[in-house]
Amino acid sequence: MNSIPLHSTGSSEFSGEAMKSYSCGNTCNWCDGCGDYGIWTAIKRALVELSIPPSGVLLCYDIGCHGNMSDKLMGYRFHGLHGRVLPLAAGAKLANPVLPVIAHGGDGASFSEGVNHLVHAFRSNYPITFILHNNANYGLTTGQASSLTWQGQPMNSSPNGIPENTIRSMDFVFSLEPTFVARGFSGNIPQMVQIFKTAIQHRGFAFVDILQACPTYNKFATHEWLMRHVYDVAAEGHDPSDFAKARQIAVDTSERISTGVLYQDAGIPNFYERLAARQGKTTAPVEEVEKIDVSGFMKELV
Ligand SMILES: Cc1ncc(C[n+]2csc(CCOP(=O)(O)OP(=O)(O)O)c2C)c(N)n1
Ligand code: SF4
Ligand SMILES: [Mg+2]
Repeated sequence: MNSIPLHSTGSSEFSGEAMKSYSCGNTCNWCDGCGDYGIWTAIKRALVELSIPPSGVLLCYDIGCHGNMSDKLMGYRFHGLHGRVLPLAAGAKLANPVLPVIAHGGDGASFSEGVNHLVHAFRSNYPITFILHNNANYGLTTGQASSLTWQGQPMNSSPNGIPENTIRSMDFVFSLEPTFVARGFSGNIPQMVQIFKTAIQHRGFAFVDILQACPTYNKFATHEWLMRHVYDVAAEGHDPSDFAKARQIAVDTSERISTGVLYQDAGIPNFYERLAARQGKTTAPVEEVEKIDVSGFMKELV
């Protein structure tokens, strides 16, 4: 087991008053009523409640409306390419395992352009948090259908509905043997704060699906519709260690939609812990970078 702590707990002097230390003064430009406002508030709140200062976290963003959050809060931030947020977040975490790493991605990026990376994040159990801004459409590029858009919904790119099947995302996620799955709703900030805090402290890959209102382009799963359909699994005594039950309540959204921490297994080693070359090391890879004379190798190559 590696002796480097996988998550910094930050300074104990960092109090609840610290929300403003995450403010960077840039004005948010999401549409009125956009669920990204709620997610933005909840992630800052979760970090503050975990006593993690802006200098103690890496926040990674995909391209999309949600990605515009990258310059609307403090913290180390990286705004990557479309569909590629997971590999860059995982790479950063492996280089410096002390910092908590949180990756944000859209449903379009994560279940189409970058779906390969999502698959490998689950099987690798990278020690990072992934927050899916699930507004069921390609918001930034003006309301095209994504692979999570409901079947038959007229969208800007497909006025007759999409010919492809909608991906059953939770069925897919549970088929990948996850170690952490949660679902929230962008209109329930207190619940998101609790979910994010648990996810950030999870040992491996924490997948958090946030059902996000997009009043401009998503006219089906609206804020009001989501409010009427979500319920909190904790209030019904759900046991997050029960994989079969978690999968069932995650997948079955026919009558109502489960939210909260649906599944967690903290007993599975993460990718970093499985690396034989890291066993017994007290330094992080980023601390071991040094100048090496490669001229000998180069002579062999040319
Ligand atoms: C490889 C690649 N494909 C397509 C695009 C164009 N593009 C940028 S953002 C975006 C939509 C993003 O949708 P989603 O990931 O769901 O995020 P949202 O805007 O809904 O938050 C698309 C298609 C791109 N920048 N790069
Ligand atoms: S298009 Fe949708 S997701 Fe994008 S900012 Fe507007 S409401 Fe939010
Ligand atoms: Mg989207």
